[in-house]
Amino acid sequence: MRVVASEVHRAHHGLELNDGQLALSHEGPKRADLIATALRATGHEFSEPNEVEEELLGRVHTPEYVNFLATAWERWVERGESGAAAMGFTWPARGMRPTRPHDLIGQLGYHSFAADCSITAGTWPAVREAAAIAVTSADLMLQHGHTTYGLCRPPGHHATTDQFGGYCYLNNAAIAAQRLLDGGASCVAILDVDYHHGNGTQAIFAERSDVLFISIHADPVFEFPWFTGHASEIGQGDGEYWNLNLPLPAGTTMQGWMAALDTALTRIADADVDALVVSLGVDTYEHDPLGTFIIGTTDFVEIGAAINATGLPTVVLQEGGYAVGDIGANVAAFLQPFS
Ligand code: OKP
Ligand code: ZN
Repeated sequence: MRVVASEVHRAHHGLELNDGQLALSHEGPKRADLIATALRATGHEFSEPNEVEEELLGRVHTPEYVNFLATAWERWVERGESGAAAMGFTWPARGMRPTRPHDLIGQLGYHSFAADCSITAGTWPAVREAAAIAVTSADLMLQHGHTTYGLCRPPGHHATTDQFGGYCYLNNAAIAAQRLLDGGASCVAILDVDYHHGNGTQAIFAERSDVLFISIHADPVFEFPWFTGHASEIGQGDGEYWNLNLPLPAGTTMQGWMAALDTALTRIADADVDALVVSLGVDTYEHDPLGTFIIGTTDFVEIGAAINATGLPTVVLQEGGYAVGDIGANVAAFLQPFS
């Protein structure tokens, strides 16, 4: 199968607030390097991404936000800050007004929602490259009609139109879906199987009926991102009923997870979409340090097979997965039925 990947991601390794300490993020370069190694060993066909136009990024995100991401690090250095990573620390919470401050420090809070995400010198080059991987994967799928895998890093599904968080900056899956629509699809489904709710993708398409968003994830009553992902979030306006959340309890096994997938695939079949984007997180894995679900490496073959059985032209994009020792095997297992 075609794989789009690049080494530019190595420039980015952010800090995250973890157990009261700022430490190197779980979301690090090893993840993508180990996935690439596993996929090369299983004979996938690799290509490099083409450059992405900022115009496309600015239609999924606000142009102001794209410009903020592109310039935040140089503004941080110009401001004379000496810390290793730029982070927000004041967010417009309940009772405050979400107006955009002039200063970088205020804008860092305005444009983010979680303290697990920071901007370093290499963040923007890596973030832009991950979006380029998503767009190139969509383009290859449109050209050849075959399922394509984009090894995006950093991931994207938590990024909203104008906020970073949850290790995500640009929403790679949303950008790929927009590209498929621009390329002739009239309706696209995004199926998010990451352990965490894809709050950013949901927010981007909440009011649209040309993108069906479905997420299977840990219930936000006990898990990040805490404030989105409930079953009652169904979309608004034109997008009403075009958003489906399937939250699951801690300790979910294959039985419960596959029942949710069945619901998701039935909804996708009913919607009669032209193409599918899969936000592939393998943090549902039984040994994932951030997850609680109990899904084994060989189970990912079964999951991939069920999704492949939709027969839809598909773009699979990498989201989470933090059990680095097994991440390559887990992604290879998921992709096996597609090749
Ligand atoms: C990103 B993706 C631990 C905080 C955990 C949130 C997890 C982000 C997951 N210090 N941070 O959906 O895999
Ligand atoms: Zn996740």
